[in-house]
Amino acid sequence: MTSAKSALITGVTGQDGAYLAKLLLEKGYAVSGLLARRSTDTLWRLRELGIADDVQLVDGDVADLASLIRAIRHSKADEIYNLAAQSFVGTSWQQPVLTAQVDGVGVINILEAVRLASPESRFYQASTSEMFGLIQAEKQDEKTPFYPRSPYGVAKLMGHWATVNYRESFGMHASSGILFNHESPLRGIEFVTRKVTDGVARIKLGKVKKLALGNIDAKRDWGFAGDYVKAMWLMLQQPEGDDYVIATGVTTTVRDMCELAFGHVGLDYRDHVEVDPRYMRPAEVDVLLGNAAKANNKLGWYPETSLKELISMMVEADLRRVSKE
Ligand code: NAP
Ligand code: F7E
Repeated sequence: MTSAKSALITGVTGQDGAYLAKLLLEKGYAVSGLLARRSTDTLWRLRELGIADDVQLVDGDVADLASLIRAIRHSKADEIYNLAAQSFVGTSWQQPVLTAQVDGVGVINILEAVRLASPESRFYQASTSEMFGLIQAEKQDEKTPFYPRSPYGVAKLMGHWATVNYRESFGMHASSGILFNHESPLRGIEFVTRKVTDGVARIKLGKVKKLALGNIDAKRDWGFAGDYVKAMWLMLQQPEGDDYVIATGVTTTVRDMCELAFGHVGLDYRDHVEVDPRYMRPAEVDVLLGNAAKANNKLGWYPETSLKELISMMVEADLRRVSKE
């Protein structure tokens, strides 16, 4: 399908940003991406997907309102996807103020920038199942009350409600995707699935013997990032903005995810995984399990990749990477 539309993605150098940019380029969009200046190279994901030269990068930071206004004017975006965040829950206890500024106030900055510079643009906010935290229903959907358990969850809740409020106050086409955990070979190494698949590759190739983890009894509803970015796009194609839970409806312990990952290369996780209290969190989200019935019915969105397929894909990618080191 071709289209003459244009999109701006904040967080384009992250996991979801890279997959979303690829999807939109395939649909014929002109894609701009906000690039926060860093001293290190952050374009590796765009390179892995072969799209580094196809995304127009615009300097900016979600903590800097003026840079957002400039980026929105420059990109002339029909659709604006706000994926930028300090996204690691563990770090949010070490940097709660930064997390609030980027994940909470940053969302208000971009909503204001849209309101001032391009009020007709459609807006997507990357909300999260971490807002459910201490779960108030066995399966969480759009009506489940929130109870965040980390500074990350608290900050994201601000961004979520700001998005709802701008939709209700100003009639903006603003949608909030409440996405459950989603992973891929492009996942940051600090998140547990990628930490495990990288560890499996290193153990299999004889580089290390052990992998230290925290709470392996925690349960998550894990899907594939490539499937989840399709839901983001679908939300912005609807006549009105709205909120949607995106999840697989299957929850798995970290322990069982380890069994899948080690099992993929013929190893037993019990011979290699050690529990280290350093990776425990001050307050834990014990279990998450989403109900995506609204997205199934209204968007026609369904997950396409099982956890087993996802973990196998990630282990294979890490075996290739580690063997090249
Ligand atoms: P990620 O890989 O950590 O990517 C985060 C992106 O945000 C990176 O491009 C990062 O840039 C950028 N960023 C950080 N601070 C910024 C700032 N101050 N200004 C501009 N850009 C900034 O995260 P992800 O997994 O792709 O997740 C995308 C979004 O979805 C995030 O908002 C996350 O909180 C949310 N979310 C993720 C999941 C999940 O399971 N993956 C689930 C629910 C919601 P650098 O590369 O320069 O650091
Ligand atoms: O932890 C447990 C940990 O860091 C998952 C982000 O994308 O998804 C992500 O947040 C679970 C937790 O993801 C280790 O305690 C055990 O219970 O992979 P994670 P997360 O915290 O669920 C949500 C939806 C987001 O929005 C976030 O941006 O695994 N766990 N041992 C461990 N976790 C890590 N990282 N490392 C361990 O060694």
